[in-house]
Amino acid sequence: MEKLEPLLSYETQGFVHLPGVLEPPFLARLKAAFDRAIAKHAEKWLAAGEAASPSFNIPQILDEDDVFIDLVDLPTVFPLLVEILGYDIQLMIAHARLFRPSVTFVPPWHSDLDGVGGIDPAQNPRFMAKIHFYPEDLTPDRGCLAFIPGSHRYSIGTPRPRIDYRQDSPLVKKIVPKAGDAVLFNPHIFHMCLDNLSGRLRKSLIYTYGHFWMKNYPSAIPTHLERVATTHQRKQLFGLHSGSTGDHFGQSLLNRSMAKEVDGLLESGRKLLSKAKRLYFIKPPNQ
Ligand SMILES: O=C(O)CCC(=O)C(=O)O
Repeated sequence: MEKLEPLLSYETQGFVHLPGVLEPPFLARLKAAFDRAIAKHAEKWLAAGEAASPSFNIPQILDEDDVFIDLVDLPTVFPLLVEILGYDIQLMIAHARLFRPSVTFVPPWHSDLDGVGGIDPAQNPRFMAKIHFYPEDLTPDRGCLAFIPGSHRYSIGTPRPRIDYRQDSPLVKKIVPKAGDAVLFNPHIFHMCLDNLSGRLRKSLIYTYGHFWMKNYPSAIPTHLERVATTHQRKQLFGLHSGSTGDHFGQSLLNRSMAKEVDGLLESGRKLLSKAKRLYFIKPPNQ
């Protein structure tokens, strides 16, 4: 993936629309698994109709199918996440969300990070990153995400803008994704999902990433870690230290890949040395 343009958009606007990051075979797997999870967990919620809350998160989605595990370090997106957050990246939250036809269930133009203490996310744009994946096309009236571009630079406590989200405004950017698209954003940006007036359920997967030293939510930790956390990268993403370090601040994807490089260099060095020995020190038997 060419990272420069998405990165520029993420940094200057606070969000980026990533079209087609779920390739067709992966998307087909994801849709089927999502629908199975809905049938298993959301039947009652669906049946309750307007009596139910407007949105429903399927519990522990990472346990439902390995496709949800594979989504954590998708090759079309993960390099960009690492570029933004760095090598100590960790998954913080994983949600599979349903949003039935209803007015929005989130506060208009909120920052997710307004409640954090100790840092000012306005000064730390690489603190957390959030991505919504869409298994189905949305239409403009089907609960799309909308942003106030650049507002991720406001300090904590800045009052929410009183822009009527039902009206068009040049200050607002609404994204209408297709199936297989993702929207990546700085969770401190003023954002919201708009009303779902489409008469159809909206489905999305929402993965939030931060740093290894942060406390991850239970939804980001698969139950069968020993089976699914098979690579150093996935161990780290699911909050497990690598063998080499017990240090929350020292955990890094880079250390491991550098270790591989160093191993490779050492191995070449050893080969070179034994070749030199053969050439210069070991005399052939007939001399
Ligand atoms: O689209 C959604 O489900 C919620 C959007 C939102 O406010 C969020 O992700 O923080």
